[in-house]
Amino acid sequence: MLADHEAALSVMQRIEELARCSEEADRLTRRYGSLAMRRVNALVATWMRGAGMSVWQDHIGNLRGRYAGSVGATRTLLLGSHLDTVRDAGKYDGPLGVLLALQAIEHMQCASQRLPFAVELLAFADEEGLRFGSTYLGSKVVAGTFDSQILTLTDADGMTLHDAVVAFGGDPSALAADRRAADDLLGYCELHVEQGPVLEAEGLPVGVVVAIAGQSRIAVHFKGTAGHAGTVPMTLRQDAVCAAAEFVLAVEQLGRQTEGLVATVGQMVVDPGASNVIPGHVHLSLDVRHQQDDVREDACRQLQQIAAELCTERGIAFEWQLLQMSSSVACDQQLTEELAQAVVAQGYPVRKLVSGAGHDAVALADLTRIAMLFVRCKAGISHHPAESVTTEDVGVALAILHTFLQQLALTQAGL
Ligand code: HGY
Ligand code: MN
Ligand code: MN
Repeated sequence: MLADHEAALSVMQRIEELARCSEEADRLTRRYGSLAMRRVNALVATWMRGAGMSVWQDHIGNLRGRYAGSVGATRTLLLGSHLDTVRDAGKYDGPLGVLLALQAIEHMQCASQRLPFAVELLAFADEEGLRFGSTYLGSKVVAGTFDSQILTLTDADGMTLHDAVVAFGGDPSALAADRRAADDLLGYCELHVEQGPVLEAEGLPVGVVVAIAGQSRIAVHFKGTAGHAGTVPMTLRQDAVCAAAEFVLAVEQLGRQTEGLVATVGQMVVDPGASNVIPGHVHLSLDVRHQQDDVREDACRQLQQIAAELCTERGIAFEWQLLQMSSSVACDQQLTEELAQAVVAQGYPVRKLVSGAGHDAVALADLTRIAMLFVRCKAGISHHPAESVTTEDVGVALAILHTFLQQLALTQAGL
């Protein structure tokens, strides 16, 4: 019944509605704590209440809803994903997982069904790290791994994370209290758009995630000397952009020559930034990922060494600040097997995948066992407005989630 076109259409319509909540008029951008985030939280809270859930926003700004279990139920299953986005984002990365889970809960409420466990839906306030450079702010608070030292991080306008938490309605000193107790948890399951081309290439609507690659995010600051573009001879310059350019090409080269490594410079700010001024400073972001943590860590060390050497040669200084590091995480075998059984029950083969993208499940793995289902993505495009999934595949994912919940209910009831 959940495979009904109507239920899938409802998910798609809600995704469109959330996609209209953006900080920028002509593209989808929803940073942590923005007005656009407030709007999506308000919408999703209304839908959660409509699905019979009790709803609250925690201190970091995660929206948390609870659908109670049957009388006497003592355990809780967590479902969720994130509502923030990257800049000029696709509509599905994050909201798809939240709204699929919401639809499955809504269906149970319409059928007056209670499971022998409660279901908590977590709509995380920051997974992408767009505003403060450090990711999983929302899921780390729930997992109890949020490091309050990062409250001093500043955004592009100089506002601290501490002040952003306050502006979003939270109390920074109460973040630790928002940790979810682990003792009653059955696990965390996240549904997410694949963000890669494998499922489409193999003609499959869904895939089961077995592991998530680790990642390092680093802020690099090249400190040269600004000067007059017309008067300072080329041999006497300490041009920060030239140093940064050399570094960017070294990043690309290392990524190309190391099997399985991906390394990206996605942001670069040039200061003072005028056509007739030699660049004095460059701030850039570095994102390095690999399935094996030792390979990623070695790559980061090599790149830091390369930056040091080229800066010495050019007579400029640099700073290297590790903003975020997460190790690769394996999904829980048993919970993943239960998800795989639901895939099979719906008539699909189990395609196992490793995720190169990070997910809230990474942070939740410190709290409880995790499982993830991927939904086919058009042409593998993500972090881009062309990101797309079909209504049919959303229907398949809904049916699988429904089956997964029902199977888990039987297991919990000891049947
Ligand atoms: O960047 C990532 O891997 C994810 O989309 N947050
Ligand atoms: Mn995501
Ligand atoms: Mn993303």
